[in-house]
Amino acid sequence: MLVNPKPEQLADWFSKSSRVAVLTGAGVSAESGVPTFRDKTTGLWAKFNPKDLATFTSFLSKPDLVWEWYEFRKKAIHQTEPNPGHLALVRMEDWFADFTLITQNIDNLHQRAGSARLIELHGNIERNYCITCGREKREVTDLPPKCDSCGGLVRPDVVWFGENLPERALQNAWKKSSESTIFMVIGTSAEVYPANRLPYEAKCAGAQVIVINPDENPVTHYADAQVFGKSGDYLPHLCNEIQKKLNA
Ligand code: BV8
Ligand code: ZN
Repeated sequence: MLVNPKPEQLADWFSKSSRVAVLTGAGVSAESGVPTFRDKTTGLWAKFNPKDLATFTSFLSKPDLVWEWYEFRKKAIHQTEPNPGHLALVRMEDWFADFTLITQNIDNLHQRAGSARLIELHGNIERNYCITCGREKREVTDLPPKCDSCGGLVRPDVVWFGENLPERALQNAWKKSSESTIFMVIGTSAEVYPANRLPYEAKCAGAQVIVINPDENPVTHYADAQVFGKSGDYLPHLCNEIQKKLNA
């Protein structure tokens, strides 16, 4: 495995690759100031217990508390901007015959950065829907919000623990992972199933797997390259080197 490859070294791999897939997690948004999940001190879970908040059962028993948590996170996210790591991934979109960005993040920062070839595995904090009739609700004013057409309880359009991921999104993510020739794993602890199976799917299908993370994670043990660094630092340099090779 290559440890801390220079951007030009990895750029060589990309110049020979046609199908690139990327899996991102909360670490990609860390440099925008959005707290990650498992960071011992600043992580979201450090203050809250996921079982208390990110499950449908908790939502039914404490809709106000769960809604306050999401509104608190949404307000914090609205104070942030996409960072150079998000923007670098937008630049890469048009350089390959096939490029797919698969995100676990619900913070909408990839979308605000301009990523279009995007699969949202865990939903999006900006969307909500009625648990009775499924109708989308745009404006959240009073908590918990009620459906405009049937009066049912409205929930955030995010995937909670114990819930299945959106069928089409997951199928598409499996397909793109198994077809990829390069699979990047950026800013994720790779602890959450089934997202954490995608890098292995890619590896088994013969892709070169690259991890970008200041820490190692379970994917490190079978990756072809590990960059111990921040995505917002490394990705812009990688992009510049890939562009040089593609323009050569
Ligand atoms: C499901 C939306 C079928 C909500 C989220 C026991 C064993 C194994 C699995 C399970 C188990 N019990 C239950 C399960 C399944 C469970 C699961 O995996 N649990 C885990 C905790 C063990 N999964 C599910 O329930 C999934 N559904 O499996 O359905 C099923 C059905 C019924 C019963 C069983 C199974 C649904 C999972 C989706 C949960 N929803 N989010 C919300 O956000 O409020 S998950 C949540 O965690 C986020 O989406 C987040 O993306 C995700 C993963 O976290 P990360 O993104 O990786 O963030 P983290 O903080 O962990 O790591 C950040 C990383 O970034 C770190 O490595 C750090 O070093 C790095 N970093 C920091 N700074 C930078 C950086 N990297 C780069 N640059 C930087 N600057
Ligand atoms: Zn309704």
